[in-house]
Amino acid sequence: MTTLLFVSPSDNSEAWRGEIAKRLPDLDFRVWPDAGDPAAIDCALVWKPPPGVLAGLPNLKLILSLGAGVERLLTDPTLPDVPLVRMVADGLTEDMAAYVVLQVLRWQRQVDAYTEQQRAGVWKQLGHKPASEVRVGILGLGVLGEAAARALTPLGFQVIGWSRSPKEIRGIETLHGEDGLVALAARSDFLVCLLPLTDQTRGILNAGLFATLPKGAVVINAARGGHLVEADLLAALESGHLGGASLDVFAEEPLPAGHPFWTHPKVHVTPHVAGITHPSRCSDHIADAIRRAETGQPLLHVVERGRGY
Ligand code: NDP
Ligand code: OXD
Repeated sequence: MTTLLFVSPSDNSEAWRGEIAKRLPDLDFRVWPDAGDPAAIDCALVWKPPPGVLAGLPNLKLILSLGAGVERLLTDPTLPDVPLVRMVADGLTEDMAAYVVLQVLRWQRQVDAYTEQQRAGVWKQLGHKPASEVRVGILGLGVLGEAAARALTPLGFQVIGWSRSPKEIRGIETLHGEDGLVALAARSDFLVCLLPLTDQTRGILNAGLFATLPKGAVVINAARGGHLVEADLLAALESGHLGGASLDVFAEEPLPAGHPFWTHPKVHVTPHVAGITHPSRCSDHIADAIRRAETGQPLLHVVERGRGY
């Protein structure tokens, strides 16, 4: 029987306890800081655990991340060297694909402009480019990037994706490597970031990349704030080279009061909600990982620490 320690300053432990108990009734579910005997804990389910907490569990065998992105965990030098499984769940993937579709459509169909017109009682058709003429470049073709690409394609958008290694996805043009990035940017009316945050991807949304985008392009960042050089985005919006940005993630979260993004007319801010890990939709994944660990089956979605995702 597994003894699990739940460590998250922001998630609802009781909701997770209830959903996981439906799937694993024998699990001993403890909530940090009430861990009891640390030596009894063999599995930790975590989001932003304070550094050092997991190192205090001498018999830990498995770390399950409540998030898909694990960069914060990997910066803890005391993180125990046991398998780290990241969140991959249909509920999260569907949420993210819907967020990307929503953001592409809101700019393409001029939702903000029509909202303003409505407030002013103005009846005026503004027109829009048909989806078949709109190119969406997606950085990251993993679980979430591929799902976003697959959600946009049936709506008629031209989708190009970029990954580290070469990929083949039916109906979607794929590129990789440095040259692939420049080629993708040059043809992206929308640039969507769904990359993990690593040493290679930090600051990738910068002035150099923006300069290669077509004039009027829109940047959508739903990955991590560390991907974006905020000053470069503001300058590119100011110059009129970029047409707008939808940002769900920020270098500092919550986005500080007074930050220029809050009031920028070309920036749409959401509070890190593009993909939510609902306990009811994501507990199958957690239960599956625990069962696999208990029965010695291979774990799925294990983070490769060397590459950072
Ligand atoms: P995956 O690990 O499944 O996919 C990552 C993709 O990025 C892969 O295609 C990978 O390439 C590519 N990649 C990684 N490094 C590079 C690089 N140096 N150059 C080019 N491509 C690269 O991750 P997910 O799709 O599950 O998640 C992506 C990120 O989304 C998470 O790390 C997290 O930060 C963010 N996220 C945000 C949420 C939100 O609410 N805003 C919710 C959930 C996640 P390859 O296929 O070759 O390995
Ligand atoms: C995640 C997130 O990584 O919520 O899952 O950002």
